Amino acid sequence: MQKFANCRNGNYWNNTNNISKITQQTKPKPVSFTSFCKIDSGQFNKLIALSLRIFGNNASAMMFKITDNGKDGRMNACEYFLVRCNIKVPLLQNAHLLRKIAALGLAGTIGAIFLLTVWSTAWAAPRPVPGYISRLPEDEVTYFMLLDRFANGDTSNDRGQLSGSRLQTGFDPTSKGYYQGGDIRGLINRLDYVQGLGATALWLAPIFKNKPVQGPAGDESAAYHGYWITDFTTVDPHFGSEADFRELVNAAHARGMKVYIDIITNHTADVIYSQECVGQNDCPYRSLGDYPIRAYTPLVPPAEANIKKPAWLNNPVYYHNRGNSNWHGESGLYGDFSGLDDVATEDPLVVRGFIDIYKSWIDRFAIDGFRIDTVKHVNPEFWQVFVPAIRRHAQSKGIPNFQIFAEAYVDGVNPGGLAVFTHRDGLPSVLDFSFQSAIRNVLSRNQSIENFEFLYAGDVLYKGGANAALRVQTFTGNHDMGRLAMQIRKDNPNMAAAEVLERVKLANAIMMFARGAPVLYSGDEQGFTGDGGDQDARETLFGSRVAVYNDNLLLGSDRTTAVDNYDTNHPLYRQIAQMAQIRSAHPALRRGKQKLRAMGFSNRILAISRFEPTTNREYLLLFNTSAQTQNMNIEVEATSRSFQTLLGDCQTNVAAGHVVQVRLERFAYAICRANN
Ligand SMILES: [Ca+2]
Ligand SMILES: [Ca+2]
Ligand SMILES: [Ca+2]
Ligand SMILES: [Ca+2]
Repeated sequence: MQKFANCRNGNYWNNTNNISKITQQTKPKPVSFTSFCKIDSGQFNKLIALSLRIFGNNASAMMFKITDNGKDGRMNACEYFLVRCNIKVPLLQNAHLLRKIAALGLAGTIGAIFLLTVWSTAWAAPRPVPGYISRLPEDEVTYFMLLDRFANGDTSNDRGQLSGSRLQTGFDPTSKGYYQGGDIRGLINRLDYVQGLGATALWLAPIFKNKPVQGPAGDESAAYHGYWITDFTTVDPHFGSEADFRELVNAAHARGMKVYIDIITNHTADVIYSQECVGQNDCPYRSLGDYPIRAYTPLVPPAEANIKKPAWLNNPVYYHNRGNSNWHGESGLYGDFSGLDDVATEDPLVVRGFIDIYKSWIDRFAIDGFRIDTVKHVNPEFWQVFVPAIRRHAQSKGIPNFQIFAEAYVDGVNPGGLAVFTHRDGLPSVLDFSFQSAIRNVLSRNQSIENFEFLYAGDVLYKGGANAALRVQTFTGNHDMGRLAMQIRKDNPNMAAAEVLERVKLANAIMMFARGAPVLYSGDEQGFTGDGGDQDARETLFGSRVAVYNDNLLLGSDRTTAVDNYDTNHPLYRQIAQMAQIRSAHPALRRGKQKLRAMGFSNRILAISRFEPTTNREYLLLFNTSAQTQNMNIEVEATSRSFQTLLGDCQTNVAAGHVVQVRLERFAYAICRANN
């Protein structure tokens, strides 16, 4: 018995446009079918039977009937693969399916019925693993990459079907600011590598078609990162085609992995200039007070007058045109992000336009979530409409746990600043910049461990409270601020490489086991460090010709970035893979509520308990953030009689008074599970 792939893609019902007609057919005669199928029922946990009815060659006339303990439940999302029924195609592909049925000698019979008995999870043992569609956002381990920097699977697209110099094509593999050649094909070819790391979801930096090069003369750079969009409806040719992207999403789903895409509504590429600023170095922000009607006269080069898609984006009336943001006051909302054309997101046509654009990516590719860029530069009213519209749409397409997480940068440990976006703007989740700050403050700047107390005390501030904090996206560094290894080196210039590695490993462990859904930034698992943020933190995993990358000292490896780095034996790759396996096996470490158990003010031990959601069994997470071996007596639950070791070195005995006598080597961590 194999499990089916998951039920998704509402297009199924579009194909069955005549359901009412089917139900009026003369009562068909059942044809017995010998194979049993088991179904991974996803959100239909009580599914006990599935009937597949095929009415002759009328491909539109198929329907499922789901019997849920006597209740009929219609699936609005169907892409079942009937693996054990000799029909190894998605039912969507009706023509193909009918050919398969013909091979079974059953086609052409008007009114024939297959009754495929599908045993429920309750009847089958062992219980099938729920499919990816039923996983919650907090279950995921996300691998974040810039496609251009991950793997080059097709050198024919390196120039994005453009010709000329790097100023035309954007391609220059010797320069960190230009396209390096990575693409969707490369990622498809390397999915084993990503999944082997323990990642269950991919987050791709924007894949949409970009303006290949922009910037003032002499200071140009390329859109390899994807954040300078001109056409929101299709894939950038540097990365491949829509067919490639569909293949990627399908391949990821077949592995049980999700795909999140990075989206932007705040701005487009820099195409609109201001008449009044021609010849000036800057185009300063002009306020609503000083220029209530119009601030600047928009100027669009004729060659670029129609390069944006959908077409409404070419009309300057849908932009603020108030000059560059100075990041103060209203300019944060209405100013251009370094020249990037700031969209008038308070206009109802714009709201509708972006909802339609991004719904279409759900319809066409069945993606699983959005990371939203530059959220705080868009008015909250936009998100208040956009988010529910997208979530409702995803739900209707059979994606009940569509994840949306926001990039809303806050400085320092400031959970309240992040929580604002979950309340006022209605965003379901955020990138946890506060977690990153706590990690850096404690493990790189050697500040007080109380950073974690401030951090976790703020969990209740999120809309939905501590439960909502379970699904914030935690990370130790990123493509903008740079990698944690770089920060540790900057903060501690004389620290030995071995100690930097110990600290990075401990940070990974806190991220993987404490509350939050971890995000791994591509390259961290190969010991990449980078020289700084932005372009300096965007090394390629394939052999690089960029000098400022190739002189970097990698952690845990003698290699350089001049060669391919997909080493599944790298100590950081192995560490993350091992931890991801444990996280995946224990719901407490993904979905369990957490209690800040102890913080050693002098010994710098961080102890957190998490609780298995159904049994309330305690898991004790121990982290020694100090450079010395430390001891600490830690009180645990009265029900925790002893502990077993899942990782590291656990004290198994619980002493009188419900106390565990913890001893941890420097920078060590341990995951211990209570025996009740
Ligand atoms: Ca390529
Ligand atoms: Ca804006
Ligand atoms: Ca502009
Ligand atoms: Ca360097």
